[in-house]
Amino acid sequence: MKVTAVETQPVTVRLDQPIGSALGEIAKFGCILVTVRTDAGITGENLIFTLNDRRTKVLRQMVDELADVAVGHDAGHIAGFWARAWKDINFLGHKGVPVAGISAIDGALWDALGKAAGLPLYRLLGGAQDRVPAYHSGGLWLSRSIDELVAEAQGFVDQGFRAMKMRLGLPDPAEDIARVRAVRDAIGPGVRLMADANQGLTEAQAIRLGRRLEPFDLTWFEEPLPAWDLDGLARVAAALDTPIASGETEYTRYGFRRMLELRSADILMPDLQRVGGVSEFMRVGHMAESHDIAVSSHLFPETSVQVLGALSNAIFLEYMPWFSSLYNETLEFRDGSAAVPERPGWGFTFNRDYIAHLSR
Ligand code: SMN
Ligand code: MG
Repeated sequence: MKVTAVETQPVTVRLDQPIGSALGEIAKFGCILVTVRTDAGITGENLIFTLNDRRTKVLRQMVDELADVAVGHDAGHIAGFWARAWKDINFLGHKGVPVAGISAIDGALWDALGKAAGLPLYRLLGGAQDRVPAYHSGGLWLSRSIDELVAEAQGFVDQGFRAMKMRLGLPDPAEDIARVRAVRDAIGPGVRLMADANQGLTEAQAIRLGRRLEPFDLTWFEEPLPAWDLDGLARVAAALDTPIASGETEYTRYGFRRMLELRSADILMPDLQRVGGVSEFMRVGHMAESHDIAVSSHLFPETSVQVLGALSNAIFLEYMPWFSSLYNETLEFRDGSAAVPERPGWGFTFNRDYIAHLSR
């Protein structure tokens, strides 16, 4: 089965209402849908995106420019694609947009391989679990009032979620603490709560805030520091009892290897787009396993669930509903866990009719 084409399609996905985080306001996303075609008639699909539809053209151009590293080659030699692409991007750099481009094609190749084999990716990759505990991440934003936070948190529990994540990063740490207290009081001790500072704190601020948050039994305290400060993060992780989760802004096995060497985080959360696709997520997942470190996913729940299903050290799926409407299928949840689809490949296919209405 040879790759005959790599196609890209830009699509804008809008939120009903803008949301606030320490990364700034988010109103829409610029998505690039990627389709890999093969001479067997099997196609593979994947998705990458930018926040607020900014610089989306650069992402698309990157995927288009990497097409010649895939076209004409065996579609199942994915490690071969990855190694050729890695060499090819040397001059542009081994982080950022070039890696997102590799990730996009890598994921589409895995989807095609799964369809060719008639297996869901989690089985093709070795299979660890057919359900993954999920946490709701599509709410509890900085832009919400305390009353809204409480209502939203209660709503997630009513929907059956047993875990959820809120955002930190207001100028006054006392406000962050009051918001965590309000959510914890609303959901009670039995529901898991995570908190994400989106890189907004200094090392001293993170340690002080983290200590004041210890009584609220957070499952993790996420990205307290700027993503490049892996040494500082290790000191925060050592200072606090609450586990530190980080890695959504880290790239490839090399970035995560450094995090593991430094013990920067207790939980790694690779992002399929930034880590380098399915191939590299698996490498990082296994490397974490060799350090007895757990992994979670970042965004992309419909596709990440297959990778987490293949890793015995995967503890949580981040459920973010942003791109769910792009798919024909829907993630299924039972008792707070997401079912890993048994359909081939990702088990999720783009809803082309719906997407045609969004396309620019
Ligand atoms: C996040 C990611 C992307 C946009 C906003 C917030 C957040 C998360 O870091 O972990 O979901
Ligand atoms: Mg985060």
